[in-house]
Amino acid sequence: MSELNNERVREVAKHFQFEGDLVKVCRWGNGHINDTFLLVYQIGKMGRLKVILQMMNKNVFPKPVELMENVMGVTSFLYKKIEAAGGDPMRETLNVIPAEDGLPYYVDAEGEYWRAYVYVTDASSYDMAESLDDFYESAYSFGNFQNMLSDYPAETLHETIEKFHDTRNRFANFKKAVEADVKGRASEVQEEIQFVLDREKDACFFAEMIDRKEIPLRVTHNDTKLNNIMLDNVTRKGICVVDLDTVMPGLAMYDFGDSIRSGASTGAEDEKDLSKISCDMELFEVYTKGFIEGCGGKLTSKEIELLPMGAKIMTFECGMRFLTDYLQGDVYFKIHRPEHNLDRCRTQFKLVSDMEAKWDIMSDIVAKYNQ
Ligand code: GN1
Ligand code: MG
Repeated sequence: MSELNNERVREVAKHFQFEGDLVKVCRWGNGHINDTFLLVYQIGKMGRLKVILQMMNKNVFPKPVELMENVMGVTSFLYKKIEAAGGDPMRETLNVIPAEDGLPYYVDAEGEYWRAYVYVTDASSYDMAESLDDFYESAYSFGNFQNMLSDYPAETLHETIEKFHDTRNRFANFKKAVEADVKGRASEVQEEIQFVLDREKDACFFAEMIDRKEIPLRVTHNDTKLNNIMLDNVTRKGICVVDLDTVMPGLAMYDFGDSIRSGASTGAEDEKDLSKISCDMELFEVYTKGFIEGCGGKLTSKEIELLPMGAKIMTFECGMRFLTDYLQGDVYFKIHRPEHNLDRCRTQFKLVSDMEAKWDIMSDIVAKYNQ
């Protein structure tokens, strides 16, 4: 495969319905999966316009055509709703820019799939919450996203990654990775392995509830990391939910939980100094309030009661995924240093332990908003 440099990106850009002269190309964002670029075009005397061009990760998303069908369905559905509500659909949802042949993706000579989005102007995403208000905004937006999609025809969505938040299945895969130990790394991480094995019950918790049909499946985002929300640079309001690759039927607790995992932590996901990592209860409360309000009364009392469980299980699952990837030789998540996945796994397990210690506080907070 040829190197993924600016020259290659410029070549790919020629195959999209972009207009003007391409004046700048640079890498964009901190995603762990796709390769993302920001392109700036000069359009005659009309000024400059930015677009996002992404090479989709084929290893992670083996069916990019189905994936883009989901994205087109969801974004056009949201576009209409936002417009009807008097919002700005060019900023409040992602908008796909088609390739030259009109398809929502372009396949390059090496068989890689690319797609383009309109850049959301005057908005930014953050890896860590800068204020309680920012975190509230992200909570409201993710809740509202779920609310807006509550009447989306869920049966038309493809499963872009099979069993994505099936923690029980991920636990089984984890055990296989430990047994196979292809990189001979298992012996160095016995403590982390044991941490996972001790929590088999948690791993099976939601899957068993789904089996028993005790909780509703909804259309959820499934990757509600804080940096998957754009905040308006001026008003600091949550403006747009991005990264729609995993929009699929799921549980409300997944979306709540993944946000707490990423946004209520006092440290970075890959922080090496674990003394800096804990789950901030003020942030937890603000998110709980914002998410429940954003969901617009759609959550059942049972779902609200299970929100702390969502936080714990999503954090546990993510740590287990990082550890699995470490054992398998870092084949899934992008890493920027050796042991990067191990560092990430450790922050997640530190958060899980901290949540276990703060279980009563989390339950009390949630109960306060459960009426
Ligand atoms: C990945 O693409 P990104 O960076 O938003 C991953 C999430 C993980 C997250 C951990 C498709 O998200 O599931 O929670 O990394 N996305 C996929 O940071 O696996
Ligand atoms: Mg992302």
